[in-house]
Amino acid sequence: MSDVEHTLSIIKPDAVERNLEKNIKKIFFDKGFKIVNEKKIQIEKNEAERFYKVHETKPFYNDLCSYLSSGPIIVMVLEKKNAVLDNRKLMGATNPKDADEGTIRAKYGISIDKNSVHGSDSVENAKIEIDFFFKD
Ligand code: IDP
Ligand code: MG
Repeated sequence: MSDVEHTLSIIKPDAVERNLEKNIKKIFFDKGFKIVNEKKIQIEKNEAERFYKVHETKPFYNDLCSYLSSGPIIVMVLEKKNAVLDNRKLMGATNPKDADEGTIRAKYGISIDKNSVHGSDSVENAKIEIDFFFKD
């Protein structure tokens, strides 16, 4: 009971653009996730750079931040028992080519950069990422 967790999910620009919001939310609902907070926003590149700071030394950092700020996104707080890990499983591997059948990225991801969804990778980072978007 105390293992009810919250995690941050983002529907990325490629998926919002293709009107996949409802389909992706249905996948979450069907797996028992509750969306307890959400908003549709477009962020500035400097905000994307702060959000993805952990990747700042990576060769793909600049493109990644340009991409995340390129169009509307839907940021959501998902609630469920073991939400962090279960969301990562449901998302599938970073590269849609490697993602298991039935996962969101296998279904909808276009490429490693346009992979449709973001999900926090640990309970600790989930707290940081939820605060990033929802603390006012
Ligand atoms: P994750 O989204 O599965 O947690 P991370 O390694 O945290 O993957 O990378 C963050 C995002 O950066 C990925 O979702 C993907 O869009 C992008 N990315 C990761 N690795 C590469 C790469 O090798 N080339 C281009 N983009 C990448
Ligand atoms: Mg990550």
